[in-house]
Amino acid sequence: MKIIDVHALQTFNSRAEPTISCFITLENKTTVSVCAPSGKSIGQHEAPILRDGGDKLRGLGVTNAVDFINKQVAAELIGKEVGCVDYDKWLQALDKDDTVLIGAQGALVVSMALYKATAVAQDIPLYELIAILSQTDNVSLPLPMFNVINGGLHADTPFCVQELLIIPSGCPSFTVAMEIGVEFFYALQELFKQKNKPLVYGDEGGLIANFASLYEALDLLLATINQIEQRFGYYCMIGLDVAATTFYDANNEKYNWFGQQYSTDELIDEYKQLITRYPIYSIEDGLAETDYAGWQKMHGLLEKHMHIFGDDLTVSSADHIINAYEQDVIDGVIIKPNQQKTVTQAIESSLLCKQLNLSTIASHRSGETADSFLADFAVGISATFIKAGGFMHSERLVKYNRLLKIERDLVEDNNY
Ligand code: 2PG
Ligand code: MG
Repeated sequence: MKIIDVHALQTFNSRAEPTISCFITLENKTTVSVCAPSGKSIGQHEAPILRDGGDKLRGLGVTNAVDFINKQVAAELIGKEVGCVDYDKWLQALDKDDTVLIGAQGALVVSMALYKATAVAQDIPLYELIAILSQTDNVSLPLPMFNVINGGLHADTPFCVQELLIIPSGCPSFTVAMEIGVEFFYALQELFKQKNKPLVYGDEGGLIANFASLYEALDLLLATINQIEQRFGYYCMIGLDVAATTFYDANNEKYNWFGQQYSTDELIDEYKQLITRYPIYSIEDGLAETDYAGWQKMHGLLEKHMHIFGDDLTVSSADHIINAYEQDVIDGVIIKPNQQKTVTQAIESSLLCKQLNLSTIASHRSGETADSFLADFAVGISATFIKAGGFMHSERLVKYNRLLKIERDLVEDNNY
């Protein structure tokens, strides 16, 4: 089926930052639309976004990338058969080190639209197309990591850990895990009220508060975990995205950990303490992306007790994932399609993780949109986990709600 129209528009994400929406129309007159997310804690090796600069919209405008799509990309694609992998290779090669024509956000949004349009042309769900390209024979739904407390760059508080997540365990389905997550959220809100903490939410829809320490926040989670286990019979584990690069001072090699200067060894010791008190399943970006020697130490000391995930460290890039694997510093990686340029690259990185026996967390960004693409992506690559935020904002729930629908469709088709 041929592409008859391609156009892009500057729109706005959940933080009111300019982003790009892209629309592709096929000859059967179906139009697909997609919208790209963007992050705040950004790894130094992520592909760069092309921003307009200047005073307007804090320099964050993306009209140059939008123009490039409307002129050059449209000219390349209109009249051609719809497809995804080959066009992605073309999109990936557009920007050179010295000339950025479209930027990561522009390339990704076209790539997402091409995937969606290809699925429409083949009359299959998007996750099925991604599963075929990921060589996934039997798709499975990811285990959810729900964001319940926001800190770091995602909250306007001194609480430096970016994300406290809960992972319902032993649930027979995604649907049950979702219900447990929601019950957990209701119970945590009640506990906040009892402690006279106002219900205020961060960028990713988790609660924020002026906690006296990390321990205070984790104690609240532990109390909620116990309550949920008693009431519903399911236990929840805890995940942390420390996003440690955001509070690392590379000059004196210290971490600004809750107002104190910690060395790498002291921070690793802190993690050792935490696992004696709380059911911590995983730590993501526990150290700064440049503190490679620290990562080796951390993995050596903690790998028997928890899972160590790379995000800023690995930036969904095959080269960085291989490097981290060879240095033996990770058990798994975050896969964010927008850390590189195309959906095809994200699929290739997740395939690599399967070959290396690394777990994957398909992840949203803190500046999100109402697009549910990530849910289909997570199922298609059969990610081990999905991290799509908390329960307060629709741009997060749209991903979880899409997973509920995919699960129901799979069960009805007897494929699950
Ligand atoms: C992360 C992400 C998503 P951001 O660090 O994992 O939670 O944050 O999108 O701000 O980089
Ligand atoms: Mg992260």
